[in-house]
Amino acid sequence: MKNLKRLALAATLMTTLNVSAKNPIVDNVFTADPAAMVHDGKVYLYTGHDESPSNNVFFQMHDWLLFSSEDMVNWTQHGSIMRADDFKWAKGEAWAAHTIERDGKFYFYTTVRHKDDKPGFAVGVAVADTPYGPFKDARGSALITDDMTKHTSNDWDDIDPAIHVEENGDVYMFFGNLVPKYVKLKDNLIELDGPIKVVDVPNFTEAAWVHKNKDNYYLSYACEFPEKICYAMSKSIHGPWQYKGILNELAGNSETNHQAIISFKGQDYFFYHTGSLPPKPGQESGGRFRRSVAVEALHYNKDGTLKRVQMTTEGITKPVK
Ligand code: FUB
Repeated sequence: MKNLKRLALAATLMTTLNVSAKNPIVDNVFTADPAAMVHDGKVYLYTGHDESPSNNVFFQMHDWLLFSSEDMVNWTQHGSIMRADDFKWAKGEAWAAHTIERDGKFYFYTTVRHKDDKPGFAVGVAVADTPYGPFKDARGSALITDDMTKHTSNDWDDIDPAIHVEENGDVYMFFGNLVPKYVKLKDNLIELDGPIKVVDVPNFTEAAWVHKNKDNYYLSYACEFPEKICYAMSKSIHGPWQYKGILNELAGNSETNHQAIISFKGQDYFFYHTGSLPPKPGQESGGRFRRSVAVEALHYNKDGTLKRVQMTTEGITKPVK
């Protein structure tokens, strides 16, 4: 039944948009928590899927969606690629996720709510042979559960996994809410390889994302609440991290502001979400629980620091070749 529902949803969403560039990227479905991956000449944009009927009703997020583009202007919708309850140990809540490729397999790290035997939010990992899925639970159990970290009393402090692969192949997962944390993964990518460590950066809320440019590491994250995106720089994945300030201001009509950063065909891009979709007949507008992913160009200063993102209505207008 679940598979039938997923096929029906995929069929509905499977269209090449050929839209002229604009923000948000799609307006026929609510998308949130972007995580972009560059693979084989394409950008794969994995998002959450906001289905709350109203901005007065908390997040309703059951599955994750996939979009792809070869030029950052024209996007293909691939529909739903996994549901939170595909993890048999999870109750639901398909919150932020991140996909990476390793040796021809695609690893999908996700936030979900664990069943009551290990209450609280947890991190799961699924694996597939293609970027489109089907993604299957890689372990049969959570990679991180709430009882494994004790830094805060909230039960959603182990959310928003973001993976960074070092040039020597070592893999680290950053995650957390209020207290940023990171941990090395084993070569099999589905087990921890050492202790969970705390990262020292100011005003951290959630949505950690690590990328590298030349010899600089960048840790961007949602800061304060309502959220801006702040960032810090380091010469090592282990820090120390030097705080550099705000990268993106409050996003329109949304208290959250969850970013992903990629380099593609020589250009750099910053994905985020806003609550800015206008209402459709009989429906509420976008907002705090009805968000939409947008994208902008990202620029570096000569000294390696990042220029503040300029949020636009137009988005990316020039196809990249
Ligand atoms: O989408 C649910 C949660 O809201 C994410 O996990 C956070 O990063 C925030 O965007």
